[in-house]
Amino acid sequence: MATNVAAESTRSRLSGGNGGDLRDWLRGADELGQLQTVRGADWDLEIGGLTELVMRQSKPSCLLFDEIRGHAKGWRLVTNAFTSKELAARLLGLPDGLGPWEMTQAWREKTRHMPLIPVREVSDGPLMQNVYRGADIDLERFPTPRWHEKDGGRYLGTADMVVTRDPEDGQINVGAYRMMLQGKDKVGLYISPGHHGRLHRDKYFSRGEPMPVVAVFGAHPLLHLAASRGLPPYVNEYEWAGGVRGQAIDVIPGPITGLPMPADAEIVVEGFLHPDRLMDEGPFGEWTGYYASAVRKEPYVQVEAIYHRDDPIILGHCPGRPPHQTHIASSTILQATIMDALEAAGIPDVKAVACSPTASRGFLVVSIKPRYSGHAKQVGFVASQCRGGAYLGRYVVVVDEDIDPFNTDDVIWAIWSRSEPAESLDVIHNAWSTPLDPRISPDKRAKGEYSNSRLIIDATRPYSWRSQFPEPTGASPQLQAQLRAKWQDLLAQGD
Ligand SMILES: Cc1cc2nc3c(=O)[nH]c(=O)nc-3n(C[C@H](O)[C@H](O)[C@H](O)COP(=O)(O)O)c2cc1C
Ligand SMILES: [Mn+2]
Repeated sequence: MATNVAAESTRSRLSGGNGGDLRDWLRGADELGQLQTVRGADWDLEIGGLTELVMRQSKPSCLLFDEIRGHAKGWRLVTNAFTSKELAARLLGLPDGLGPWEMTQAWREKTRHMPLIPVREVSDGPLMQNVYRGADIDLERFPTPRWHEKDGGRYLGTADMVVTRDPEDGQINVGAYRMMLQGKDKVGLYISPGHHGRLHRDKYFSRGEPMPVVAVFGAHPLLHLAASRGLPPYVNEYEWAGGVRGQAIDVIPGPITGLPMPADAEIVVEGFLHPDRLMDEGPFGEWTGYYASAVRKEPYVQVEAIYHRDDPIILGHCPGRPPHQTHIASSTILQATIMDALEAAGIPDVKAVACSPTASRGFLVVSIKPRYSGHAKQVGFVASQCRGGAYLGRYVVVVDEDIDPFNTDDVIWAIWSRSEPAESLDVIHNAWSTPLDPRISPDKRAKGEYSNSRLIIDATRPYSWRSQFPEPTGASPQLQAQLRAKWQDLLAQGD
């Protein structure tokens, strides 16, 4: 074991912003002056509330909670781990100071030919410093927050990773799915229909078999990011994270399930989801800004082993009313994924894709240089239905290239002035949604029917008479440049 730990720490020192483990990441945040340690907070509502308030500040810090009420000193939890612009860029391995679309393009460039790097299996690592089985299993020792006032329990799994294997083809999947404490050896697992872990679960359960699960409650944020970004079903998220990092992720095969566990993770559990064992799960204050999925019976993980490092650190996320802690990094990837899909669908002259900070895919704006009749419609339909855009989407707006899709005022101006409700709208029915969607009616919920509709708004100038469309006003870039050069003092006052 000593050799592996030593090797691990050498690797950590050598690797850059998104290399190493969670502790290296926190050291990096501290070096940037963006880590605050908070002592003495209550797991009940204070951690969640403080995380939310700090997240809304203009320079949000990463918060490391220690000496959490009723829990051992040194057993910590971190939130806002990559909320700031600098940390988001560092996590993606991109330079600082880029605007949202430049960052998206830089990400696409970086990942265009990025190889997936297979994991490196190791037999030991810091994760194995503490091992508990049988009667010694006690999840309640970890300082798990009740994040929001109306949550149905304490959620240990928020910025987590859940590892499962497809029983048919053996493909490994890692997804971020919420996990509510249900007792010393039980932790709920909520996976929305269509997510890969859910497809695996359905396959095991249809055979009447339990599903083996590994859940990770504290790893480098890159691994959680990989688990939450909607990668295609054939992509093993560990291999993708290895690709982003440029170095294989070290994993230890779980002694009980054989599923890969990050060797330098903070806390990992192994266990099984049984088809006939269900408990109440939820409600939970979700990223939609609502407690939308109420209380439902869901399977839970019957925990058979716990592994954790000395003085473990939970990586936490407090979802809630958007925007979110993870917004910059996650929307960069989402925008890139949707742009890739539009290109893969063979659509020319797409200029930018913007996910709203407050609605994510729920309000997508795509700017294009229209080239032919039907171009805007093609963009709207594909953006609304590709993997990046489909899940709980609702509105897609297509605008001309002179409109900045990241500027809400510009977008509203385009919708109001260039679209005509009687002509420019299309609705798609029965599209992919989730129990988290606040607008699914009680009737549909009762039937387990989690679909919604989409509005495609073509806010480009109508193609057939675009040359007759009135010219927009506003000082031209040339005039602005002349004025700025001549009237420097006057104009500098307002900047
Ligand atoms: C912080 C966070 C929490 C999430 N919680 C859940 C959840 O509880 N259930 C779920 O199905 N998806 C959840 N997601 C979304 C999934 O992680 C995401 O769709 C991911 O792509 C799923 O992986 P998969 O595509 O391999 O299934 C969450 C995402 C984030 C960022
Ligand atoms: Mn997946």
